[in-house]
Amino acid sequence: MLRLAIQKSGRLSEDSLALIRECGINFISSSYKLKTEATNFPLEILFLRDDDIPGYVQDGVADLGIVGQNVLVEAGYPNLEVEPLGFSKCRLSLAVPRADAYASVEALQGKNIATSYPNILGRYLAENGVQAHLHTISGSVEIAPSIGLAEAICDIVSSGSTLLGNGLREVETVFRSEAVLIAQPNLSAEQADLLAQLQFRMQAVRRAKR
Ligand code: PRT
Ligand code: ZN
Repeated sequence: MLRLAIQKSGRLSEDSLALIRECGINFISSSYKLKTEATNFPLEILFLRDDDIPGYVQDGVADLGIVGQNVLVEAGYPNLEVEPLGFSKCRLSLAVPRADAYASVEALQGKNIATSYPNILGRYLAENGVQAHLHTISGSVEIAPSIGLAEAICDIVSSGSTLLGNGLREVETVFRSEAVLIAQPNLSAEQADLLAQLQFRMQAVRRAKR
């Protein structure tokens, strides 16, 4: 038996459920249940907040998970990734107020930057020799400059319309992300075999879509 953790409700949920179904795995899901069992594959599905998925898989509470690389790497468990899934593509970018001068990342030296990704951003700034003050906030990062909390932000971007709507300009791509399948490090031989079957099916689903 394998336990797979997916996001309960959010941007990853629909595509995660669709992928499992496209792998030929049947299950009944209802919006108020936090757990369901597949009827034709030894798989149990847990519905969690995406932020909790890397830790649960690292600890073996769940054997597998589907999560964005942004959340996985920020949590500090990049090694759990076993399969890229090709959906929920986005990027983590630095942005500044549209009217502000910006030549290069050195412009952020000594500045205040609001983000929900202090680990990924901190590493990026260190690699670029920039020292800045990071303010970690968990949501609505885009309003930080307009309320005087920070001179720049670092947040997830997909279409760019949220930045635009908040008078911000994307200036650097810090990290590129997509949804990935992750697995706990200590699977039994039987579980590893089931995972291989699952990956084989996921790869076939992706190939069929190309
Ligand atoms: O409740 P829970 O904690 O489970 O969910 P959540 O609110 O933390 O995450 P959710 O559902 O918003 O996103 C889940 C994952 O989807 C993220 O971790 C990313 O890997 C991926 N993803 C893809 C995105 C986006 N695209 C995205 N556009 N996550 C967030 N956004 C947000 C972004 O934060 C910004 O506010 O959308 C806004 C920007 O979008 P554009 O299109 O205006 O640029
Ligand atoms: Zn979350």
